[in-house]
Amino acid sequence: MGGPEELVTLPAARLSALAKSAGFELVGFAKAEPIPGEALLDWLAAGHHADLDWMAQRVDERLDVTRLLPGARTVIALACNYWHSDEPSPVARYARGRDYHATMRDRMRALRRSLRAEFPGVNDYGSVDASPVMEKVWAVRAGLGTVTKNGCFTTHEFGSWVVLSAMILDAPVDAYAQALDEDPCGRCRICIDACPTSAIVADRVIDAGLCLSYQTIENDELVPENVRPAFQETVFGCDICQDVCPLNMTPVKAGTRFEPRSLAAQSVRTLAGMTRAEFDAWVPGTPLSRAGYDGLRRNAAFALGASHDHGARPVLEKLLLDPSERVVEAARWALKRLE
Ligand code: B12
Ligand code: SF4
Ligand code: SF4
Repeated sequence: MGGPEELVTLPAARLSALAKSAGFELVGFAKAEPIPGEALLDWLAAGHHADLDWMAQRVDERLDVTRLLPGARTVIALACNYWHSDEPSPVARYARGRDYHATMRDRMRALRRSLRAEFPGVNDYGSVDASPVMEKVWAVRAGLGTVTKNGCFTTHEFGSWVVLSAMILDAPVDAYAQALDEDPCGRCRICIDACPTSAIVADRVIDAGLCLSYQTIENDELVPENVRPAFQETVFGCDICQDVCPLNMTPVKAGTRFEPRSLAAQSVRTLAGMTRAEFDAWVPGTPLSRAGYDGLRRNAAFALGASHDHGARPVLEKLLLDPSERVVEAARWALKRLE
């Protein structure tokens, strides 16, 4: 039994309704066709992935989802708005509340449950960020928005304040979207000029090694000297190229799952001097746990030096005695900046 002749065509409108009741705000459908490899391969060849070695692995799967799910026919692109407020914070907006991976996985599980109940026999593969799936490309193909010059995926509804995921199915749907035929950036280049490290090396191309998002979240080694002065108010992630974007000027407040937690209201000085107990109270369950206790205090020390915060001298002097090499190195650099 079984075989391609038995494939059902799924009703896109019904799938969309199921995805929305699972909590996804934007839903679109793309044919699971291979992605032309040029942009990814050029990006990797230029070394723009820095130490993200996993980006250079499983390239065949990234470019062809049938390698992840045999017989793949459809990719459902899914997006959730996460914007909450314009309160200043040293933490990027997407990371101020509960870890979005957990939220997206919960919603994905709910969608999978209802799909299996209504359409038994359809197989799926779900991706939330870490899988070898090019989530922005699928969101473009599914007509949810466009990739703008700042390298972010931008929608009409929520600007770029969305996180993405994708669900691959081995069945076709009855209506696929067209990619939007528009370039909302036009001649604008505000984000390119605003990036403090010139990490937007060409339109829509980010050199991760220069990007504060990478340096504050992913780099657990030494932060290059030339990037340190840009840390300023940034302890985890970076929103500068999104904050300045005219397409982001009418954000929509997200639901409670993305509500900021108390850590987002802490000052850079407090984060630099936080105790292990404070870390344990504020950080677990948020994306900041990726940087860890030492990584966050290292970042905060860089930020204090970068912003010439003279009042931070006592906390930085205390960090000179820290058991973590990285923290000591950052405190030493910061104190030198304050001289
Ligand atoms: C590697 C990575 C990074 C790197 C590199 C950034 C980058 N722009 O690639 C670093 C660590 C710097 C980073 C930073 C951030 N990231 Co990030 N990151 C990723 C990850 C894991 C892979 C992205 C990737 O493949 N990059 C490689 C380049 C080559 O591909 P690309 O930019 O996706 O695609 C471009 C081209 O390749 C081209 N393209 C190529 N082939 C094709 C084919 C077709 C048909 C089409 C239409 C287009 C196309 O389309 C794009 C336009 O040029 C994704 C998750 C995922 N699994 O996709 C999250 C992801 C892109 N990141 C996300 C977020 C939230 C961020 C930050 C905003 C976090 C923060 N506040 O600090 C910043 C934004 C920095 C920026 N300006 O882009 C979100 C995207 C949100 C959004 N609205 O865009 C994602 C999707 C995670 C998620 N699941 O939500 N990230
Ligand atoms: S996230 Fe920050 S560092 Fe990275 S490209 Fe945007 S403005 Fe530049
Ligand atoms: S700031 Fe301007 S160039 Fe940059 S993404 Fe927004 S509209 Fe495009």
